[in-house]
Amino acid sequence: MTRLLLIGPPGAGKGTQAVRLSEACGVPAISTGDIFRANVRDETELGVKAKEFMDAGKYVPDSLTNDLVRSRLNDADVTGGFLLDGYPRTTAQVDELDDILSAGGHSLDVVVLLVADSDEIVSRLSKRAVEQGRSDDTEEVIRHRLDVYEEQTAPLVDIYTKRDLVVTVDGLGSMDDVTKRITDALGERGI
Ligand code: B4P
Repeated sequence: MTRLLLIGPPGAGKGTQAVRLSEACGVPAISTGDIFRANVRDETELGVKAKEFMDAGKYVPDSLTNDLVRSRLNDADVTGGFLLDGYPRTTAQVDELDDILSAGGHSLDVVVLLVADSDEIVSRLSKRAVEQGRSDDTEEVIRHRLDVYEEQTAPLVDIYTKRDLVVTVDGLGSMDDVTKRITDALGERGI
């Protein structure tokens, strides 16, 4: 049973590695970014609200994001563990996750911090813009997303470091290399 978080700046490879780790650890991956994009695509009420923030490179408000995650973490398939990709991203989301987990008598096992420098991030996301046409992958929006990450999400690393949960993994190199680094680091923690 593993309860794992993947955090890191936009484009560090969280979504890419979440799919691989979910298989390796045998737990479902929950990506708030993917869930928001699916809602935007389907033009749901949540999607219409989220789109405005995502297109501007801002975070979707905590109230919407927290409700979404609280509901998803009540699903039967996550009772044996989960991998959260891109959540929490703010201190209010950390508090919400603590609340959800403690209500079930659970806690986190590990937080994987995936790091990559901003030049690599801009290069990856600019490439993704061409391949996938994501509206939040223009250079201007990417730079803004990096600022938002530094301001709102980077402080979470301190919070989880104080709880001795963080393993930091270099996100540069091939996707396979990064996966191996993460699985090795998890292995060292007995996960
Ligand atoms: P996310 O979907 O989480 O996306 P991301 O930060 O852009 O990317 P990620 O790190 O997952 O990178 P990926 O693997 O795709 O968030 C999008 C938006 O949703 C946010 O800006 C926000 O508006 C909203 N949102 C989500 N969660 C929220 C929350 N909790 N609160 C509020 N708002 C929230 O990799 C990027 C690219 O690099 C891909 O093209 C990939 O193929 C490539 N790549 C990956 N690994 C590589 C490698 N090793 N080498 C070369 N390329 C690589």
